[in-house]
Amino acid sequence: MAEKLDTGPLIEVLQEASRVAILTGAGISAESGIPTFRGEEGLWKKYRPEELATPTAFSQDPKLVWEWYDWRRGIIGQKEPNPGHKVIARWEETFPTVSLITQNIDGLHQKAGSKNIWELHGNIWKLRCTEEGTITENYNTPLKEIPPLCPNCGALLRPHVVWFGESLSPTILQKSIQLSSECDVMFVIGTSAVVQPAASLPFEASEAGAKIVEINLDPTSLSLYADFSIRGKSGEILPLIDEELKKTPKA
Ligand code: BV8
Repeated sequence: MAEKLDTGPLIEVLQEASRVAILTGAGISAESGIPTFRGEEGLWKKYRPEELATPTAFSQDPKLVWEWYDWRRGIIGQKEPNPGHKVIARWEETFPTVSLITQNIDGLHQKAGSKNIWELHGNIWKLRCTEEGTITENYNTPLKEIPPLCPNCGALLRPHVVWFGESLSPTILQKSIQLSSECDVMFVIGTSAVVQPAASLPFEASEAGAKIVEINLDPTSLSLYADFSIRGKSGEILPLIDEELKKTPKA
């Protein structure tokens, strides 16, 4: 269990906060049993995702790329949100506004009940027609055919995710930058703060005067700039903070 956390100063900040932004990465889903990208048992270990999660890999070998995503969908499909996801979902009722910006594509925040979500890198349960651009949701694990084809035009379907070397949706990125620059507090949870442009959002928030609360097992390049850098598992730390918040009446 996380050592006794001195949340006093943090609770004072949270009591004053009305606009809370939350940026999550793969670490928030680790306690649900989903491998992170750069951890010991990470996805990057078994595969070289920078060679798989790219448009080039898909155009060269769509079957191989789909086999990787089908394997990940099989793992994710059996996993449930953990207490960290659930606290974040509950905080939509605790704070006047909570905006969740996630790098994750696993859909666990939705499963936990979060509503105000901006998915920077897409969603593994959505498929996009490479010809028509239409997006459908598909929860079959395993997929009935690999690679899946568009039932309408017969073209290849691709995962509706953002690959390395691809631009993020301008609308989602613009909104995420705006939410980062307008928030009073930004939680940065379970991300190694390596992947751009997501990793720049906390600096956007900090430069606009927000307090940064990092929750991570390890230090990251953001840790030195965070107002609060809490070491530990998000599935334990977030419930601790939530408990303290409940115990402390609003000022
Ligand atoms: C783009 C979807 C314009 C696919 C993903 C500027 C500078 C440098 C590089 C670039 C730059 N701009 C663009 C780049 C290139 C690239 C990039 O950032 N590369 C990195 C590797 C340097 N970025 C892009 O290509 C982006 N596109 O900017 O477009 C452009 C276009 C062309 C050329 C240039 C620019 C698109 C990036 C999106 C890539 N897609 N995912 C898929 O998943 O299959 S990224 C992938 O990494 C996931 O989305 C993941 O979320 C993300 C980030 O990883 P993390 O979430 O941080 O996960 P990680 O394992 O690294 O860390 C987990 C953390 O959790 C650790 O710190 C660990 O300690 C902690 N943890 C573990 N357990 C717990 C925990 N914490 C708390 N509790 C626990 N229990």
